[in-house]
This record gives sequence, C-alpha cells and structure tokens, in this order.
Amino acid sequence: MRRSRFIVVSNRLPYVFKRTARGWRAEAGSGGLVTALLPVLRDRGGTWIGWPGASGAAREFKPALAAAGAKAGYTLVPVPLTEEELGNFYHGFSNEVIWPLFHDLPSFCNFDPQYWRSYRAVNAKYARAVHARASAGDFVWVHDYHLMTLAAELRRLGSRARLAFFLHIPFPAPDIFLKLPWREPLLHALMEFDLLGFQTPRDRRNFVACLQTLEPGVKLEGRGAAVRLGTRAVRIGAFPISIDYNAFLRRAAAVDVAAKARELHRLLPKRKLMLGVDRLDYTKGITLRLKAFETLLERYPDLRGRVSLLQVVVPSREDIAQYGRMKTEIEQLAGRINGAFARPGGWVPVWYEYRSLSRLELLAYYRAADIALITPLKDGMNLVAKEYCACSIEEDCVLILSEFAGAAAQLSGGALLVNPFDVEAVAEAIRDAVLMPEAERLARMRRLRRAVRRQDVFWWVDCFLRAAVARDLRSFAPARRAGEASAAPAALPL
Ligand code: ADQ
Repeated sequence: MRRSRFIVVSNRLPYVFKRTARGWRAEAGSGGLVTALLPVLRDRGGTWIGWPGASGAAREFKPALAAAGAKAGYTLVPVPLTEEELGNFYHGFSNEVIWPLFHDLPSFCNFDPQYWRSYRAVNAKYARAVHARASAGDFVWVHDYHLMTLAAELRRLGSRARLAFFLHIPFPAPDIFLKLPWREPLLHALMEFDLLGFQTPRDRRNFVACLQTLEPGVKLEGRGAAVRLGTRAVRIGAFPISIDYNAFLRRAAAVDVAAKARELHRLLPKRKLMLGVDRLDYTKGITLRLKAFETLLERYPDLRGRVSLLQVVVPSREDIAQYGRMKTEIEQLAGRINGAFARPGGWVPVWYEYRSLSRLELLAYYRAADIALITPLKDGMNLVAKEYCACSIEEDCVLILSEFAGAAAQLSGGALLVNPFDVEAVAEAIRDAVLMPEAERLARMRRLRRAVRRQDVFWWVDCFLRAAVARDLRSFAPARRAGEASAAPAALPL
C-alpha cells in the first residue's frame, strides 16, 4: 500500500529568496513553524507549498528551490503571485480585512468586494497546486488566515485528501465576525476541512458560537470535539503553538549572548531594564504601553531613574498607511516621555529601536531584561513571551503579559496579567514588577519556564497530528514529555 504523503501549505514558503548575479538563492527561514515541522518533513519526507516571497515566474525559482529542497530533505513547490494578486489577496483581504477583524478591530477593515473575489481566486490557485500533488488519503496541513477557503476549492476539484487547518491568529466572537460581508461562505469553506485547530479554547468557542449563530442546525459531537453540519462532521480543537524551548535555552546560554547582555547593562547601568519587542502592528498595543509607562513615571517620582523601557519595533507592513501613522505616533510618544523625564548625561526613560534585531541581539535583549512588558491588544499566541521565559536562564525576572494574548491561558500561573487598555493598571503592574521581592520573581519565572518547557513546539505538532488521526478527539493526550526527541509525529499513521 502506498504511504500517504505529508503536505504543508502556507502563504509563504519557509525560505527567503535573494536575487544574486547567478540567479535566485534560497535562505532558510527561521520561524517557529519551520523548526516545528522540519523533523516531521525530514523524517518522513513531504512537500511544502507556498508563495516564494518574491515576484518572478515559477521557472526562475526552480534551481534555487530544488537545491534548497534537496538539502532540507523535502520538496518545495512555489505558487507564484502577480502584483495584482498580492495587492488584493495579500495586502487586501488578508491584511486589511481578516487581520483587523479577527483582532477585534472592525473599524480598521476595508471590506472591498474585489478583495474577497481575489482571495477566492488565489485560494483556488493554491488549491490547484495542492491538488496536483495530493491524492486520496494524503495529509494536507494548511496554515493561517490567508488560506481559509482552500479546502472548499480543493473539494470543488474533487480532492479526497485529508485536510487540516491551523489558525495562527485569534478567532473573533460573533458580534465581530458577523460584520464580515462574506461570513457565510467563509464559515462554510472552513467546514470543508476535516480538522480545524485554534490557538486557545476561547478561539475554538468563538468559532462554534459563530457557527451556531449562522447555522442553527449545527450540532456538537463528542463533548465538543467535533461539529456536525448536515452530513459533514469536522473535528475542532485548541492547540497552543509554542517554541523550541531547548534550542532557545542552549543559544541563550552561549558566551556571545551573555557578553552582549552584560554590555547592555553597562550601557544602561543601575536600573531595571524593561523590554518590549514587537512587529510594527496596531494589535501589539505599543502606544498604550508607552502611555502606561508615562503614567508610572508621573505617579511615582521615586521610580524615575530606576527603570528604563527598551522598546524594539521590528519593521513590518510599512507600505500600509495605518502602519506608517502608528510608527510616527510611537516616535512622538517616546520623544514626549524622554523630553519630560530624561536627565542630561544620565537616565533616559525610553530606549527606542526601530529595526530587525539579529538572533544574537534578540537573545541578548531577552537575557538582559529584568522585566518583559508584552501587552498586545489581542494576539493569537505571542511567541515573544515564551521566548523570553526560555531565555531567562537566571530566572530572576518578571513577565507582564496582556490577558488578551493567547499565551495568557498557559502562562497565567507566573505572569502578571494585565488589561492593556487600562493604562493605570499596567502602570501599577510595572511598579509591582520593579518592587517584587526576589523570592517571588524566582518562583513565578520557574513556573513559567516549566510551562513553556513542557508544552514546547514539538508537543504542539504531536498534539495536532494526533488529533488528525485519533478516533476520538478527547483521546489525544500529549504522549511526549518536553525535551524528548520529536520522533512521534513521523511515526504517526498519517
Ligand atoms: P506574530 O504576530 O509575528 O505571529 P509572535 O508570535 O510574537 O507574533 O512572533 C514574532 C516572532 O518574530 C518571534 O518568534 C520573534 O523571535 C521574532 N522576532 C521578534 N522580534 C524580532 C526582531 N527584532 N528581529 C528578528 N526577529 C524577531 C503570529 C500571530 C501570533 C502567533 C504566531 C505563531 O500573530 O499571535 O503567536 O503567529 O502562531
């Protein structure tokens, strides 16, 4: 009997393509998803389908893709996108409709009907690429909000592959979701997958509530492990994504990272360092965070000089006007706070950096930070929070985390949870963190690190793939303890 194929589909391929004098060159991406799926793809072989991230015809990328695939041990298949498709499908529907709507910001949405038509058409394009490679019984794992109608397009083509989907961003409550002009076709398209994975139980519940609102005939089965609509039963579950804890730990312990962390403390001496690291995005709550810090300094003069906020903003989606405006607002706020409180030749309250850090720098910042201030208005998970815990080797530090980050569900035992909209409460939490006794800091961070270690990214892949093959969704208890080699997924009868 032929072994089933394992196919991953995401908007982008896990490689960054660079044009050189001798044609395109592929550089491996470094995201959590790549790290998590690599052992599975390497051990059992497979295919990753996605946009190569650069404009150009498929044949131009062929040599670079073949070389990268041969080295990685799996096949890479490009889906080329035209400039128009990128405008309407990627920047348009994905990032001007779904991204703000699913992060509870409907007023930021641009519900242009052309965007929806392009989204459907581009999903159909991805579907053709998948269908050419996936036969009946093959396992196709689709990632994220760019590809929510992919299964519907595949079924239209007659696909009998097993189709699973994981949503990396939150799923909104009915009040928000119902604003989407294409709410029914989108939900129906999602129901064409065999398994739907969400980050948290709340996202899963929201999806079910939206379905129940629009389709009163929907039924829950297996104590909520599946939803049935007519003849279709779809498994649903919450699978919190995570990081490669051991890899972060190992790398953060390296001599060069430690030296860089010490250098940071030398540059910003005799104070607590409080770190914020975010992509430039309105969902990350950066301006409210700055206002909370300003409130702290206004309220508690004795804390002036004792804590600095090191805010790193990683450039992202700069070509969208909203993002440009937000960047200006962040810079003005940082300037206002420094203008009001900085002392000549001495303490500067906000150290602001707008750039992409190298891996070494990022880890050194994590290691150096006494406090991490992570206050997204809404976030699917937030891997920065987990990375910070993994890198906090001395365990003598504090995580302040938004209750609206998916990670809060797992990290509530050790983090100081805050409502990011409540600037006064965030200011109080910063004060608590600065003044927290050492014993409490250590106890909290130990709990946090245990939680991240136990449920690392390999555990996440295990759980998801087990749910895909389990007869009963409730039976897929995580089989592996953290730290063990991730051989299990490859052994699954996918
Ligand atoms: P993001 O919105 O990108 O991800 P996040 O989960 O925090 O947010 O991941 C950011 C990643 O970028 C981290 O892995 C981090 O190491 C990296 N990074 C951060 N700062 C960097 C810097 N200065 N230079 C280079 N790299 C940097 C989306 C969802 C999240 C969800 C993830 C995964 O929005 O909610 O957690 O997918 O599912």
